[in-house]
Amino acid sequence: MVLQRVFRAVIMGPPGSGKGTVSSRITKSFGLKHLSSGDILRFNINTKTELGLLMKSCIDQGQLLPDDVMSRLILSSLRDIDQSSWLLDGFPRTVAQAENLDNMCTVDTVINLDVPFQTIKERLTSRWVHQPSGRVYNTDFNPPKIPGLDDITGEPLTQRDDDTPETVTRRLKAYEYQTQPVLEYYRSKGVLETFTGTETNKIWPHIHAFLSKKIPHSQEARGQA
Ligand code: G5P
Ligand code: MG
Repeated sequence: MVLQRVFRAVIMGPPGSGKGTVSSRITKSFGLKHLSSGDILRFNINTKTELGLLMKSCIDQGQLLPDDVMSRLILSSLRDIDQSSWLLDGFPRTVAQAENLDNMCTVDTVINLDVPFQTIKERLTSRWVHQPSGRVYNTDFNPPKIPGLDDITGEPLTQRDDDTPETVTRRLKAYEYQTQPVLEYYRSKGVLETFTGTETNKIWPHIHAFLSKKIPHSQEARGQA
């Protein structure tokens, strides 16, 4: 799958709004590289890097990591995929991070998933993940073919340490106070597109149609809409 020019997108939304789920559909349909700040951090925690060891307790408590640490980490990963079209998930999460990203490149579009907080709380307690790939399951919404095992590798699935009800509440607060101003930042630049709803399957066709217009020359995979 080859895109005609480099396309740079950001996906935003509260914790559990479906950023990872929608990102994997976008990746399949449009061939963008998916870069998730949370997945990168969890990889650092699992492989016990210095950064991972330092940041684990902060993440487990549902707090945001310092802007300078996050900006360095994500911008250096973006430099590695400079020539590709990409989709950033989980970054930027503060206006300072958005400004740092702007200093490096221009974002073409920002997809905002507007999902009610109550819907989210119910979802996160039934989330299971395949840590090495970041593949996400849900015992109600998209269960694995064999309970507890990843569909592709057959490896065990785990639950995230920050998916406890108390930590989810803290993450939602951090979103409200630190991340929501980023929506206004992108709205004022005219690149924000909001998709509202409580079900990913209902939101997805609208995102697909929107991106099909934005990326007119992409060679889409068939049957993803
Ligand atoms: P993350 O990893 O970026 P969050 O909190 O932003 O974490 P999260 O939890 O990964 O976001 P998501 O990706 O938006 O959520 O949602 P998802 O995983 O796709 O879906 C959630 C669940 O709902 C899944 O089980 C899915 O199957 C299910 N689901 C999806 N759609 C539906 C549906 O329609 N119906 C139902 N029933 N279920 C559905 O960040 C983690 C931490 O890292 C740090 C912070 O500490 C953060 O808390 N961090 C940063 N700190 C500072 N700056 C940054 N830029 C940072 N980035 C990360
Ligand atoms: Mg995610």
